[in-house]
Amino acid sequence: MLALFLFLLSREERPVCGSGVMADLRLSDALSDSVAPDVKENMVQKDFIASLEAETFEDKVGETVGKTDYIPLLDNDDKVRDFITSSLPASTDPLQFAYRHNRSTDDAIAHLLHTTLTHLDEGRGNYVKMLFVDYSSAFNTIIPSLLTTKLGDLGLHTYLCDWISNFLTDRPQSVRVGNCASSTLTLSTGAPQGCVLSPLLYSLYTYDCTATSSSNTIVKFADDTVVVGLISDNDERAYLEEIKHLENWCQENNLLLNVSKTKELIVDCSKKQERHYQPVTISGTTVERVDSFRYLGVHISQDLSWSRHTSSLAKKARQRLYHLRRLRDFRLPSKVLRNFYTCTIESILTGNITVWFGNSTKQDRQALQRVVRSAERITHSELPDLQTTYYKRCQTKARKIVKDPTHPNNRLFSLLRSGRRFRSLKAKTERLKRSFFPQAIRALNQGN
Ligand SMILES: *[C@@H]1O[C@H](CO)[C@@H](O)[C@H](O)[C@H]1NC(C)=O
Ligand SMILES: *[C@@H]1O[C@H](CO)[C@@H](O)[C@H](O)[C@H]1NC(C)=O
Ligand SMILES: *[C@@H]1O[C@H](CO)[C@@H](O)[C@H](O)[C@H]1NC(C)=O
Ligand SMILES: CC(=O)N[C@H]1CO[C@H](CO)[C@@H](O)[C@@H]1O
Repeated sequence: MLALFLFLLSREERPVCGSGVMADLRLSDALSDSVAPDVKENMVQKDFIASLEAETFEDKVGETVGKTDYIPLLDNDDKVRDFITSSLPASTDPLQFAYRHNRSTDDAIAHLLHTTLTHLDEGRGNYVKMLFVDYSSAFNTIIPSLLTTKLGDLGLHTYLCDWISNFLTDRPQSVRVGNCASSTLTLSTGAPQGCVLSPLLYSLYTYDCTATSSSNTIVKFADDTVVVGLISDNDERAYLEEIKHLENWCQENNLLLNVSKTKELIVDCSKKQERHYQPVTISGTTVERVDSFRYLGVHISQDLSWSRHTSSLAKKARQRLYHLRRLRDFRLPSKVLRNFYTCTIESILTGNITVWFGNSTKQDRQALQRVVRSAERITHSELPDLQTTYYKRCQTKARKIVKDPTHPNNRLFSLLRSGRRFRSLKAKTERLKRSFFPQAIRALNQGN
């Protein structure tokens, strides 16, 4: 706003409407909406329209926008969101990891991996199928009456249910480009795009989408959903039935699966058997099988190795070293450089580090550590090494889970009779031993 204002001032050859106008404008006025005299308004509009005309523009109602384009529509619905979250019973859908205190994407990934690794550890012939489900414009198809029934079942007060129902129905919408507005369309389905309440409402709408068989698990983070099938004796029936069930559930709830974006990943470590996997079909279309899938920002490979993930991290981090060098060339103080490193480079190298670092190879760790070393040379200061960060994060994460009895993995941390050390988890395979939960227990026991 201020930038636009200064831009307009600097562009003006002469005051259009007498010299008094300019002198009367103060900064505080410029930052509030009420001031700009009509003449300025026209100028703004003219520039605005010119810039819009230069862009390609799609003005369809309900057009999906990129997640970065979201703008909160209600100023105070953060409060509504927190209120709803605090009114819910703590046990609601423990495998929905979004919108909970002290839970984040790494909890969802760690749970997914632990379920998988434990099953692979239990029997040589076992394998795991993961279906990464993609919903088409999920928020747009929520049916408010179904939602409010479910919210009522979850114990939310009738007033709140009515308020939400009212918020979601009869919303008149139109699209404006410059000073042209489309005719109005009244919508009564879906939650508005860009409203901070929508993802929460969506996750509550799907709370009853859970696995029906004990050999399957459905892990959710907002609308990122994975169906995990633990297969023994080559019997995939329960998994395939689970997918049929999910398909029906979607139909009943007016959600549409995008089959072409839904992918299947098979984790099978037994090399001896030549296996024939059952293909998955959803509404007549066969789901594509992939050998790696990026789930919640982490590349999960079919052999559960992390080279692919770490090399993408190293590449991204190295690109950002360039900016760090530029800042050093401008002779910024070392402290500022360090801050820049922490926020833009370290955050990449250590994102969700608890889930992948433990079983990464020595070469991959060294490649990442080289980025840290380059940054140390640029900033002329010592920076935390990744091994230490990993160890500390495991401890912190583990302490949070221990304190959180509703966490789905809380029961993995059980104290020994001495009351000071935790029981270590049984693991035959190296890959399970090196995964998050066994490592976290070791880190806690060492820290105590
Ligand atoms: C989240 O964790 C912090 C620190 O471990 C704890 O004080 C807080 O009570 C936790 N919040 C919830 C809702 O469990
Ligand atoms: C599914 O995803 C593809 C690829 O992004 C897209 O072209 C297609 O329109 C989507 N289908 C539906 C039904 O949303
Ligand atoms: C995990 O990765 C996601 C996506 O890249 C990121 O938003 C999140 O902050 C990360 N979480 C942690 C604990 O590093
Ligand atoms: C370093 C390390 O332990 N890597 C292991 C990670 O997991 C894969 C299998 O999932 C093993 O083959 C690697 O040896």
